[in-house]
Amino acid sequence: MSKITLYGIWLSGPTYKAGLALSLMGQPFAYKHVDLRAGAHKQPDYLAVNRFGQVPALVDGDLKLCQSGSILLYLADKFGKMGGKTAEEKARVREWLFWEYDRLAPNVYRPRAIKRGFMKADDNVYQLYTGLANDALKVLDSALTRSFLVGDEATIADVAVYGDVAYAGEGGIDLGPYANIKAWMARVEKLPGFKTYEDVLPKQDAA
Ligand SMILES: N[C@@H](CCC(=O)N[C@@H](CS)C(=O)NCC(=O)O)C(=O)O
Repeated sequence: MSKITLYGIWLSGPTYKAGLALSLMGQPFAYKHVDLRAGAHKQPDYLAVNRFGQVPALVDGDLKLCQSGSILLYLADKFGKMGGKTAEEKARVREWLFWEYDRLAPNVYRPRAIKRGFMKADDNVYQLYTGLANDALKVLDSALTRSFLVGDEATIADVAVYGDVAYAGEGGIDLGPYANIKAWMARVEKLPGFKTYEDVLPKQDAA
C-alpha cells in the first residue's frame, strides 16, 4: 500500500492542519513541496491534483483531496481516530470545522500574511481582520472551559482550531487575554505525535 502524499508549503496554516493530523494519528506521509511564489499551484499538473489551485492537497492512491477541513474528516474516517465517538460528537466536530474557517482562520491568517509581507493592505484593513479575530477568540475562549473542544479526547476540531491560533502571534494578535485558549494549546502540545509547523512540514519534497 503506497503512502499518503501531502502537497503543500511549510508556511501554510491549512497544510499544517493536515500534517499535524497525520502526525497525531501516527501516520507517516510523503510530502511534495508546492512553490507558491513560483506559481506552481496554478500549473496544469498541480491543478490536476487540486482544481482550486491552493494548498494543501492530499493524495491517497487514486483519490485526490483538497480543502483542509475535508482532508481532516477523511483522515479521521479512514483511520478511525479523532473524529468523535458518537453521532453527536461527529456533528459537533463538523460545527467547529465550519465555524473556524468562517470566523477564525481568515482573520488570523490574513494579519499574519500582512505582517510577513505576503499580502499588501492598509492599516485599517489589518485592524479590521484583527478585530474580527479577537471576536472569534473570545467565543473560543469561553467554549474552552473543558479539556478539548468535543467530548473528552482531542479531535480533528482541536487540530483545525490549533492550526489557526498557532499563527496568532505571527499576525501580531496577542493571546495574553485568553487564558483558556492558552491552557488548551498547552494540552494539545502535549498530545503524542504533536509537532510544530516547522517540525511537521518539510521545506522540500520528502519520501
Ligand atoms: N480553505 C482552504 C484554504 C487554502 C488556502 O488558503 N491555501 C493558501 C495557502 S495557505 C493558498 O493556496 N493560497 C494560494 C491561492 O489561493 O492562490 C483549505 O482549508 O485548504
